[in-house]
Amino acid sequence: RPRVLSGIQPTAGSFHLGNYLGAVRQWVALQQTHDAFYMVVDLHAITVPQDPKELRANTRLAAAQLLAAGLDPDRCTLFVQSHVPEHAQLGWVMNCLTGFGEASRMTQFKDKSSKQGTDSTTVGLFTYPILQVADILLYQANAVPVGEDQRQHLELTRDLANRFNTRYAPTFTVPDPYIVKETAKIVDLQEPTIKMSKSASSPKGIVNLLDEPKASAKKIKSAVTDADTVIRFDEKEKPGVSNLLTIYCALTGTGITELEQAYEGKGYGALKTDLAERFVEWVTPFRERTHEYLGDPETLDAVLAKGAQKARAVAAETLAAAYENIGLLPAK
Ligand code: AQP
Repeated sequence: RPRVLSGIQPTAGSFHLGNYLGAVRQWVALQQTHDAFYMVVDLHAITVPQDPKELRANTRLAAAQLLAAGLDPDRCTLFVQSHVPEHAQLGWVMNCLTGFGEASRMTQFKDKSSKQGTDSTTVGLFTYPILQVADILLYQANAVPVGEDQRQHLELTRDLANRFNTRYAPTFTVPDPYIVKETAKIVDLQEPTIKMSKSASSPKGIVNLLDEPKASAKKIKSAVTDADTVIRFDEKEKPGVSNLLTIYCALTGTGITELEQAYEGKGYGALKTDLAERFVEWVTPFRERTHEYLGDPETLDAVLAKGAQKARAVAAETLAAAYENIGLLPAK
């Protein structure tokens, strides 16, 4: 079976709708057809300051949400990044293979650091895409299911895999991005030209899955649309309405054309009210399941321990090959 790998940060506590529709939903589907490795990337989270207690709690919370979303530990390997030390080890090797200019061209870093200023931006945030390269290459992943915002980092991964393989010896599988076009960029409800994001969205623009469903329903109902009244999918002219249609379609399985027909002659209010209802129907059991998993931390930790063990077996083998091919002297 081809292999997939992906990760999600435990930073904000709750996942948002963009994380779920852009990435996690695909993870759930791919565990049926692929040898799937999924992780909570806590080492990425510490590129910005974290409260230690909160970070620990959020790491478990992220794992609980992934299980609640439908990951099945018998069908995939679910683990915490820092439980597999090979990530940091191969990360260093990849740092030594990356050009400074090359790393400087990562647009996500440029965006984030320009907002924070250089003094409060860490070197970790600068090199985080390179750690991500190591995350992926360690598992010889064929495909990486992510949102559109990760495309450039996937290109870097491919470049570094090829560079290593050519400079030393064939060692790494060169992975392909797995980006589902329809849901690759869920946009902010208030500013439908930017992606829904925990760092850039205002509270009214972001739908957090663990918030009170009623509060999220309210946000959906007050989503920014346009001055027109026609419900039509057109990302350029009608980004707000198109986003609502995309979310509706993803949560219910109804096709976009079908939705356009169903809402012909009806106003935006009808679409928003119905979508808010569908969302509440979907998110209520998701929240309940998350709290159930959280209520049993022993079982949760056991799932993560088993996952780390399976992940380490693969990661250790790849790291050993990489060390060998670079010429590091093996320890006796
Ligand atoms: N708006 C989005 N639409 C589609 N996919 C998205 N992803 C994130 N936002 C959207 C995808 O979610 C996965 C997990 O992302 P992450 O753990 O890296 O979280 P993130 O990118 O830090 O999430 P944010 O909200 O986008 O955080 P900031 O604001 O810090 O950048 C990834 O596959 C990502 O593509």
